[in-house]
Amino acid sequence: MNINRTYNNLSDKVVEELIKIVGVEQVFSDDEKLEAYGQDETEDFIFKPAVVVRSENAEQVAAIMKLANQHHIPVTPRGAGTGLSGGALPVCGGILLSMEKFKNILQIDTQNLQATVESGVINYIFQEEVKKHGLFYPPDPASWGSCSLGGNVAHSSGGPKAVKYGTTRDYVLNIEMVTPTGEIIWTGANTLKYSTGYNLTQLMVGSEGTLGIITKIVFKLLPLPKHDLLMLVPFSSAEKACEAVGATFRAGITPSAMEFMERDAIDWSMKYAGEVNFTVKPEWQALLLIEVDGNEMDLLYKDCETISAIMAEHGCDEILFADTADQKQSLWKIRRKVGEAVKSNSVYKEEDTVVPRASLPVLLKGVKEIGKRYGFKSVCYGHAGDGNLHVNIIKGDLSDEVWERELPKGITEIFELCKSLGGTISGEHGIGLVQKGYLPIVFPEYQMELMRQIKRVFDPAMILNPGKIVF
Ligand code: 2HG
Ligand code: ZN
Repeated sequence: MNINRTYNNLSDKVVEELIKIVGVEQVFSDDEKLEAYGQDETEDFIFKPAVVVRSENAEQVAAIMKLANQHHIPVTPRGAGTGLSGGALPVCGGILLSMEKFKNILQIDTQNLQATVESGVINYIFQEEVKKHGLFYPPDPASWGSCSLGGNVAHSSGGPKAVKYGTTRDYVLNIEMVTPTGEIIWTGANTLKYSTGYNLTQLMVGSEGTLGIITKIVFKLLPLPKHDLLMLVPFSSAEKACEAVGATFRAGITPSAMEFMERDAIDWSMKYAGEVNFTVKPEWQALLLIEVDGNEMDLLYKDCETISAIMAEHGCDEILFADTADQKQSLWKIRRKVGEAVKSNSVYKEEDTVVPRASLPVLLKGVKEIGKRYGFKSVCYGHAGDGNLHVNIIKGDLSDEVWERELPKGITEIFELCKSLGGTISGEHGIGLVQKGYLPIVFPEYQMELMRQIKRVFDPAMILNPGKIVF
């Protein structure tokens, strides 16, 4: 179906209208700003918008969407620009609508263990604020220091704690959003249970700014666990490390984090993060970072003993036990910086593969075999406990020709392998711009068309975040 994606250019009249809505100091068209807001953390893409607008309330966003519909101008919403699939890139130009001024934590409801925030609040700031009340918001993407909660909801972001506590999707109770046609609605209710018509809240989660613009979110919170322990488990076989993951859960233990890093990822990240507080032995090929948390320290030590025995059965080397805050922080810094470290080493393409946990060894083996056949190297790390492997394909000295022509075939094979293992093509980073072309690997045309119809119902003029997911 041919989608009309020709849009009108931004006229001076529209710019004047935008200034009336948000004020002249919140409208930018200088090259530096257009360039800065025309990129996120996805490869080295830059798509300059015609104008950058910073809004600060739902009423302003609604007025902007009404104006954009009237003049047929595309609008791309942007949280903090930390996305990894191009979801905030203004690929059709138009208005880049920044939500960075939506930065208020509106309420922390300690009676109901809920919180209401504006969508531009930074994840880590929110986590630290709720901790002051003895409460816990578990979703902790690697970029938690800079990513916005609205962007987390738009992608149903994960992070290390998802293996025990679930992803963003599991904590969203209600959303205030502005529809692409400029209506302001609340999608659900501030309740732990909901069965009142179609669940528009859960439809908005993961919609990557294509079905509406998130302005407020009501999150569920948990009591903050009192203690946690962290183990670094080295392996001379990456596959054995992956096999040990499934065995841990089958033994009845659910760690609060179970992360995997291949050797190159470890080396590159330690160098990049400047954390070299343990010796990486030459024979190590991978490591698992395993955390347990809870309120009874003796139970945590018991869990660590059980996990250690399972790791030993899978041939691990001596386990490094981190029980001081500094040791934990240093190990987590190496894990959290690995994405930046790998990307600073080479041109790359990142695939956010996800399979049933026990298939992780088969996935890793398959990725390496496909890489050999197509001549590309990959550096893998990720949330082993969720079966979520971040495969960073490294360009290295591959020619541009091979990189552009051959690589998509290799990526297709990786995604087909995921599907054959019961998995899919993104666990947490989303589809956005860069994974769009691969969606038919996992969805038949009928299902693709269903998703296009849903998009059209919300956005009949097709002006919100064009070029993403199914358009
Ligand atoms: C992580 O788990 C992030 O580290 C990926 O989801 C970060 O690859 C990255 O840039
Ligand atoms: Zn991740």
